[in-house]
Amino acid sequence: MNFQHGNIVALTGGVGGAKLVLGLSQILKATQLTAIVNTGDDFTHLGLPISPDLDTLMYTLAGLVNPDTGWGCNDETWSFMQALEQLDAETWFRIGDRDLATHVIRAQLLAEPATLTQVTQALCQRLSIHTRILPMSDTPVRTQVVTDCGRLDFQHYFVRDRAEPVVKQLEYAGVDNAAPSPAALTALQDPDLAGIVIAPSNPYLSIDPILAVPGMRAALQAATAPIVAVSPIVGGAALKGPAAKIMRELGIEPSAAAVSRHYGDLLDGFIADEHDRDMVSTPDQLNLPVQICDTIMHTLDDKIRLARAILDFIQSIDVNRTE
Ligand code: FO1
Repeated sequence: MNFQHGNIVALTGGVGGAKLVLGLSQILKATQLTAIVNTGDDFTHLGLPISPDLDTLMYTLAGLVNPDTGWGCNDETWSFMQALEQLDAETWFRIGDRDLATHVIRAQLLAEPATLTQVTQALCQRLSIHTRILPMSDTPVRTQVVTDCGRLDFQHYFVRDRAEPVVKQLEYAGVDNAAPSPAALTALQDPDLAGIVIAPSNPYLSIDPILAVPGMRAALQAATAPIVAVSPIVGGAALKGPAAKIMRELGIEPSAAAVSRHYGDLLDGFIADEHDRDMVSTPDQLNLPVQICDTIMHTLDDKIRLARAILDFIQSIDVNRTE
């Protein structure tokens, strides 16, 4: 099962995006696939540089991910956390012993010094991952959630406070001084680019930070390949995480159509789930091709089936972009 028609870039965040990239990686040759990953969730914790979305994708592609959570490592042990408890240290962010090794090596490599792009490439090499995994930027960008409980760093909002505070606004600290990872720009300028896939990740928490990096949106718009997004909202609910809750808090009725409106002009096509078949017939539909398919990914076969449907859809789209 091969895709002969060029290269694919995926914009992705956490667990849902990683599942789709795994599906794409089963169809495409390693050289055909590049993932540009959200680093707005990154933070320094206990002195360690943590990049949750990069690690979720690395562990997923390396077959190391914890299947129950979708993040962290399988067959994990927790001695580090137990030792932290004994030392009366912060334990709200659960770092397993195997996962800890990644953060320690990342810290060591970053100190050499090296960019996050270089460090990620080195980690991928050591884990025998051949898909190109790129941070959106080598400059730190930190998602800040303005809530009814004040301004919170992303992981404090998401993990410590279980995404319970009411979201009023999202900000991406440091983004004004950030630039896309040069390797990400190269991937988007590739003359053999066949398509750009926005994964079914949280549009506000995972994809918007990528789009907010100065120069990223322009690079996407300048790309000659179609841009398609997969809805993370199915039948008005998020498949995982707080996307629907956040949309409601921001005054948007959660729906696949609302996600496609959120991305607006950036898109050349949109993929919604069977549960949202009415999207193609409703009067407020966006004026763009919509593909309906089963987007729910439990098994590896589900992931490959969705990846195949996306690649077929991309091939059917005729882009006439004016630069
Ligand atoms: N998510 C949690 O809900 N609780 C945790 O304790 C937690 C720890 C953790 C450690 C390493 C890592 O790479 C990810 C981790 N996550 C945890 C997931 C992560 O914080 C979020 O899923 C993403 O940032 C959202 O995409």
